[in-house]
Amino acid sequence: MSEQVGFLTMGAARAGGDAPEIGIGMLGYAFMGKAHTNAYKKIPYMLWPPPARPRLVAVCGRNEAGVAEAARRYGYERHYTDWRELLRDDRVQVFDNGGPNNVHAEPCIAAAEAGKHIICEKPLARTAAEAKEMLQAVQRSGVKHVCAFNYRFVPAVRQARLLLEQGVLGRIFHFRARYLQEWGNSPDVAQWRYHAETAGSGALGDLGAHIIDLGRFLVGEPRSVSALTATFIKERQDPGGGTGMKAVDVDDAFEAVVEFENGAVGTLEASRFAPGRKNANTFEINGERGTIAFNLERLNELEVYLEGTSPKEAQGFRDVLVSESFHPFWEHWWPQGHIIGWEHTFVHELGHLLDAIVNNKDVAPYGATFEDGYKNAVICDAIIQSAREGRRVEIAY
Ligand code: SOE
Repeated sequence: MSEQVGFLTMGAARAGGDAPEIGIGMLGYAFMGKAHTNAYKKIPYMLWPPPARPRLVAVCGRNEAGVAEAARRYGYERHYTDWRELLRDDRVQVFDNGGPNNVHAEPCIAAAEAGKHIICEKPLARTAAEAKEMLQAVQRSGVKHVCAFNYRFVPAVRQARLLLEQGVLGRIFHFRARYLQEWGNSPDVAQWRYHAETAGSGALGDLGAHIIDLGRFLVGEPRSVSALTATFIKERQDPGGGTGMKAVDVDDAFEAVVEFENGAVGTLEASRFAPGRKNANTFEINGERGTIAFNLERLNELEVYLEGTSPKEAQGFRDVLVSESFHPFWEHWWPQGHIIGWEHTFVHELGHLLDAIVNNKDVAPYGATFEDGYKNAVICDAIIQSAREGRRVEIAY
């Protein structure tokens, strides 16, 4: 038979080429379930050749109709309403926990005991004690583990890390970070994030955890914190569907002064009451030879000021568009200036995990592990303790 040339006879070109297939079990199908699934579907053809071809084996959620629709929408082969059934599915090799904070520990510990590799959304847990149990479970089982601090996978943030590794700024004096959003500034907003039993903490664990992780990733280990917290709206509609009101027992904002082991000092702030700030995760690092500054709302840009690199008449910051082919992750995307977005951080992060699994590589130091999640939780607990006791608290892992 004459060989036809074309997609009919060449066979359906399989996304991901010959990369090994790896089964994904996703807990949660809302915000993070959507962001992670979008990334799994892009990996086979955007991270070319991919480390692995994610197979969307199953998605899990409490609401049967909702999770069945999510399975259809995203292309999961099966859906479950009980995460225990998902973990019994032998085709699931990676357990992805995108559930609320109170559903992180038990399923992740069970997943580790079932030999599943794990990615769990941040914060790893509601408290350091809970996070420690999760860390010990993955250490016992030997599985790969990621705590999903996805902002480590912004090209500009990775570029900042590489510049710091090269010592471009010299001795570091300050790390100054804040994560501001506005959606809390309405008494009508009611959800699990406002109650300690489900969230652990408020803006601290939700937003502060990110800038605490970036401080550790870019500057080093904190030695102590001095902090205060504020709750501006004291009760909200019960998110459990009741008609009553429920006390808000977590922070709406926190302010902290931080001292690092390496002598740097700085400030950390997070709030959900910053009108006009949509997703303003910003940091600035001052060193003896210059400054680096970043703003997530302009995530393709890195502001860089280096002493002595310009004639005095041209002093000032350079606004680097981090999109050149030689910039981190940009070999996967477009010509320079064709900027990428928030969703792509998950493509990089999940690709990093799959590469670590298939090629037995370390997740650290560029990916955050459960150890990073645990240390983050210790720092969050210290901030709460400092605010409660009105004193500086030393960090002890
Ligand atoms: C809160 O609104 C939130 O969704 C965080 O939970 C995420 O971690 C952050 O990336 C965006 O804002």
